[in-house]
Amino acid sequence: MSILDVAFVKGFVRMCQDGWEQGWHERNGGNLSYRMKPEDVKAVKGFFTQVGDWQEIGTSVPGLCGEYFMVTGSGKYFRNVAADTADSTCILEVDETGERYRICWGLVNGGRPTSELPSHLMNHEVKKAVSGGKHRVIYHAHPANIIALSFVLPLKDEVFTRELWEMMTECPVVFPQGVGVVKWMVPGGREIAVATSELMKKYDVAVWAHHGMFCSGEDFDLTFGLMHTVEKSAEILVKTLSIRPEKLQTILPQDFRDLAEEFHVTLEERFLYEKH
Ligand code: 2HA
Ligand code: ZN
Repeated sequence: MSILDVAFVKGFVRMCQDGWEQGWHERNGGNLSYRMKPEDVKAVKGFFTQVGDWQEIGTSVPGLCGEYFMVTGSGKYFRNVAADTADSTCILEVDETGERYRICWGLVNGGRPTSELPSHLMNHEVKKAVSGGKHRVIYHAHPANIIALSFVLPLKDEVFTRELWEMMTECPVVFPQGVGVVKWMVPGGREIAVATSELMKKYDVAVWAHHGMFCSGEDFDLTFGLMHTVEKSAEILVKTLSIRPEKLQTILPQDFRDLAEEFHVTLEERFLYEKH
């Protein structure tokens, strides 16, 4: 049996391929991480034959002490994950202080985990806590339509949420908490990680202005589906604005309230403001 036959590894690889096929991962764009279950660790531990040295994460994630993650590699291409998984991804372990990690498997030709490791791990730490341990997947991609919107919509959670909800009836059911927006910041560091993880306390989606999106979810299907839904809604908005900037008709605040009741979701009133 190969490590590539293990279910979570297959799910990880398939998600990378799906993201590539959507066009969200030009060159080395985007990154994916999965917080492994105890049974996942057990299933692959036999493959940890060359464990690396401890390295600094660049931030502190005490809530993730001793956890294992599968992550994409820095500078690696999503396009290549299925073809050469051991070259472009790795499994890493977080130490008992939450400040360091070591590579247990993968990146066989050298390299480091994703340049966005601080954001991934800080998001995992927040999501593990607020979801009672359910959320395991953090996904960063560069979908064109949500990036386009970050040039023409005010960078406000309320505006992005409302505009995306209006574009497709299922949106408020798929992301009832809405989406958060991070203003343009230098990627890769602790500052953008702190800003994103702050938003992840209340949202499962964070838009990075002029850059892309972060999504969090319980498993690969839900997290990919969330990215897909938000980006499709953004695409419809881009099309709508391109055809005719003013809508002739749309879903109204009271329609959202009716939908919320029928579908048993809570939609915060701050998103249902009156427009003129
Ligand atoms: O290149 O997407 O944000 C990887 C990235 C950095
Ligand atoms: Zn990016």
